[in-house]
Amino acid sequence: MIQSAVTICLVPEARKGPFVFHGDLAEACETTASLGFDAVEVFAPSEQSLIDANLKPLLEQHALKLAAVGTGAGMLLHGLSLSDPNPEQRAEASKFVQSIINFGAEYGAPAIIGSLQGSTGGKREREDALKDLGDSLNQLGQHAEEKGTVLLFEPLNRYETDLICTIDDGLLLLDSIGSNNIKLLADLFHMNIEEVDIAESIFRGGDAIGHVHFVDSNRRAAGLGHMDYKPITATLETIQYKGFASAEAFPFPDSFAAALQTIEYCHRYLSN
Ligand code: LER
Ligand code: MN
Repeated sequence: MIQSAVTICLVPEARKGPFVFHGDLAEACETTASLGFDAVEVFAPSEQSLIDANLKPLLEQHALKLAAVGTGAGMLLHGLSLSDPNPEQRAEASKFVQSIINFGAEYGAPAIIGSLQGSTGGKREREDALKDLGDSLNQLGQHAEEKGTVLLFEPLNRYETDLICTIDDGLLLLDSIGSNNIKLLADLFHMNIEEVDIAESIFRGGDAIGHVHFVDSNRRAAGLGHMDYKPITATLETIQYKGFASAEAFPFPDSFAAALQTIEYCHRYLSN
């Protein structure tokens, strides 16, 4: 069964970002639960801020799960990257991800590596950056395994990275590294830009797909763009995907409306 989730952003610097809820964790959890979602996905500044947010009682009160935890703040707030040519900076980036893995593991939730993969910025060979990224991921995949969770890796569109932009890129990367504890995150917004056929790419991803960012072509909630959900959700069923469909979408026209729109599309397209 595919479970539904929405994103909550606790990073003030990302208040214009593609997250359904921003700022008020308690209110977001209450609304999320009242609409019948299974889980929340949280994007936070740090492990400490997650600890301070006192998530556990909120999740328990509303019978919500934690679907995943983002690490993008490592890039956004500290300029960290797992493919940085400077080994000290890479180690800092890994430390940041490890702390988020540790937090998520307490809830059985994986950490997501998206923007923290970095980019060459035209300053070095892609192969060199991929080698550094692969080494970082190998260690982090093992760390996640020791903590009893998987690690999620997200291909991003070309305007955010020149490293891993498609599911096929992601599969090649996973093949090249030792850890088999890393799964791919299929973000339908990025895929709409990069893939030839979203459903076919998901099919090729198969059991390497560990999480889905369920969003429309324009990064609004599902149904507010021109994404064709039928073949996509049929393929998720074919590959027996059992993870989350998590709405990483702009709060358009507002958070409540985006969440409501998402849950309606979950009911319409995802078997439960
Ligand atoms: C960034 O564009 C994104 O999709 C996030 O999920 C990754 O940090
Ligand atoms: Mn995403």
